Amino acid sequence: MQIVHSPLHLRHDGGMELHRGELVPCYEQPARADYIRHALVEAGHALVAPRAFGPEALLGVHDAGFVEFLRTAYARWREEGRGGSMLPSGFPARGLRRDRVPTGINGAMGYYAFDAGTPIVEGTWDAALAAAQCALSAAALVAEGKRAAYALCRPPGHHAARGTYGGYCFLNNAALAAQHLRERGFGRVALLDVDYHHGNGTQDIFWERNDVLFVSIHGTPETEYPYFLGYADERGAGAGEGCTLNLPLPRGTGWDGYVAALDTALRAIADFGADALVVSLGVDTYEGDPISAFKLGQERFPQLGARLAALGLPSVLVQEGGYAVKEIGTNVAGVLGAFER
Ligand code: 7XA
Ligand code: ZN
Repeated sequence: MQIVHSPLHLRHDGGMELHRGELVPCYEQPARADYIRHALVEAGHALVAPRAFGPEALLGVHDAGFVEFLRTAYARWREEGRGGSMLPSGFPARGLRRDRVPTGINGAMGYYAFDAGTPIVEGTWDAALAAAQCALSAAALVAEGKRAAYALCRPPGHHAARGTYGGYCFLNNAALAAQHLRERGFGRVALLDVDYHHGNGTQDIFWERNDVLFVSIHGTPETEYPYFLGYADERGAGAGEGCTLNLPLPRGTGWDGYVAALDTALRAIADFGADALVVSLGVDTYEGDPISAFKLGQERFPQLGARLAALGLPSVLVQEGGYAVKEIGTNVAGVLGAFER
């Protein structure tokens, strides 16, 4: 399978994040992508560089003001004499105004962010744009006739909404891939999110659309990040009513519970009559993941890959989470190898 990847991911290295009340080293670290790349090259997959999609290619799924904020945020931070990494500490929660973007960088950061766990550093924009280009390029390969392609994206994307960032995500790589496929003649696209965390950003982007089915299997928001979206009663609105399917599962779910939800998801995608598939491929469902709580053993990832392939659809697989760094490469390679076979 062709692997689209850019070394520019190295430009994003957040340092510390606020996690469960403590400042800790970021779980989302550059080594993740290096382990994945190494395992995929070892397994014989071909690495290709992304194409040069410009920032305008982002506007099918993101607001222009948001993109401009991300592009210029660190320079504005610097203009205030600051360095290190940017973390927000105030947010427009209930009872506060959301109709004005503060002109100062601290307020603007809180306006566009939804957590304090997603640092912006000097190279974040370069890395996020490169990751988006990887996803768009993988979608372009599939639009040009390849059966499947994989975008080794870092930073990940599925928490990034039309106008907000968080959960280690800045630009929604999988949503960009789906939008690209729509614009290249695939009438109906299914986006299946198998990351441990609900893809709130992807759901937000396609909430009112009936040309993209969003299906997500994830840890229940009752206890799991991102906490405020991902319940089963969220089904889309307007034209998109019925085009969102959330399958939340409790902490501790193992393969039996997981595969039942996966079969429901795959049935929904077949019933939708999708012409193409995008997979938000997080492997933080692995039992050894340090911030997640499903119990999938390593042998389950090839089984996942085989089931995804059995849909028989042109497919773009996009990397999301996975923080068991030493095992992440094997887990991703397990999915891709079985998908190809
Ligand atoms: O899929 N999303 C992730 O893997 C990121 C989850 C972020 C957890 C928040 C940690 N403070
Ligand atoms: Zn995740």
